[in-house]
Amino acid sequence: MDGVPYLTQDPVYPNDEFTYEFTPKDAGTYFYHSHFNSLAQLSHGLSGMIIIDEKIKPNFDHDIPLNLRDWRLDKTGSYKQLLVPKKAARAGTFGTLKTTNWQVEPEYTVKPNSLVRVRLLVSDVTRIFKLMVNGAKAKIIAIDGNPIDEIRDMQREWLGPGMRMDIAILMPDEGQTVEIVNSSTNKPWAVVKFKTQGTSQKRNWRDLKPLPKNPLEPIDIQGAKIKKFKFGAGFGKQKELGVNCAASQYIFWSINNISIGHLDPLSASMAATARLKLGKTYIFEFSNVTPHTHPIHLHGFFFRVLSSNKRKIIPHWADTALVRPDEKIRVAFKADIVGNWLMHCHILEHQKTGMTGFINVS
Ligand SMILES: [Cu+2]
Repeated sequence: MDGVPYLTQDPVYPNDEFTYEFTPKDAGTYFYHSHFNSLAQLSHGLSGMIIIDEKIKPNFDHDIPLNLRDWRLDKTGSYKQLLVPKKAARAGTFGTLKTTNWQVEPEYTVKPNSLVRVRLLVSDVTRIFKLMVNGAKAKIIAIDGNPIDEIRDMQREWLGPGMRMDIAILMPDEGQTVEIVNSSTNKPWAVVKFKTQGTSQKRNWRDLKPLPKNPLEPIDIQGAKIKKFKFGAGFGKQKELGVNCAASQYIFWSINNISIGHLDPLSASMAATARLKLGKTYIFEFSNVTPHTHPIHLHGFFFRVLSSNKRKIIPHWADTALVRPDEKIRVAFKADIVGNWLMHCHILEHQKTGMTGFINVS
């Protein structure tokens, strides 16, 4: 059900309907959005968060989802041109109005000395955040919905489009303010403020228990086949833009030297980037040969992020890997579901201008 128009299902046309029926296997914080004409549809707001509760409610005093995104508006409140070619060929076209939960600089009241679960989602189409907590200590408890093996202190954490992070914050005494700050640009700003007010909850870090594990099987990479993917530049124009496509005509990016910005059921874009055998375990090596960071997202699977040639990675489950310039990241997963699964940069202008592919499991 990780659907993509033409690849796995038809688009849902106006006045048409489609029922998604599925049983959530894994508790956690998730992102849903349209995958059709996605730059425009997500930029206009067709996206949100899905929270799947644990069977036994964890012991937090507050559970606060934060959906971070910009809106690209002019002074009258109308949408500006969403894709500026010169920018799409670089980090992407940024929005002008920064919001959290559809509000500008929201402020929430929390109880003093409470233990708060904050669910961070970057649903923006472009911006990569670098988040830190000021005024209190915070710990990371889950990444992309999945509890991490060992809870650790939150530092300054990169979070790109599509990525999620659950953190726990131990709030201070009454009358204090705690901020989550984005410091990815030279003008940092608070994406949210928490004010402490009311009865002290008298919590301490010993009250923070690991979340129950999701039913993901450990990965055995012994004998796993390595598949290499090069995320690079591309040039030219897209051909055969279908009438329903609304993709950009530009090409700026590629995967393994092939540029696909949209899937056209009648074109060569329907050739799989890689073919996998059902039941086998694979290591994907994501290699970024561009000067920009790309959040690479794979549909249908959680992969185990194993290692990087540039930085220390603590292995963890994820469905999106942030791959920095000149970085090679290795991820592993078992190809245990038949199908065509999209793999793309989650900066939507990059996706729409060439950094799209899919893997076939059969
Ligand atoms: Cu990208």
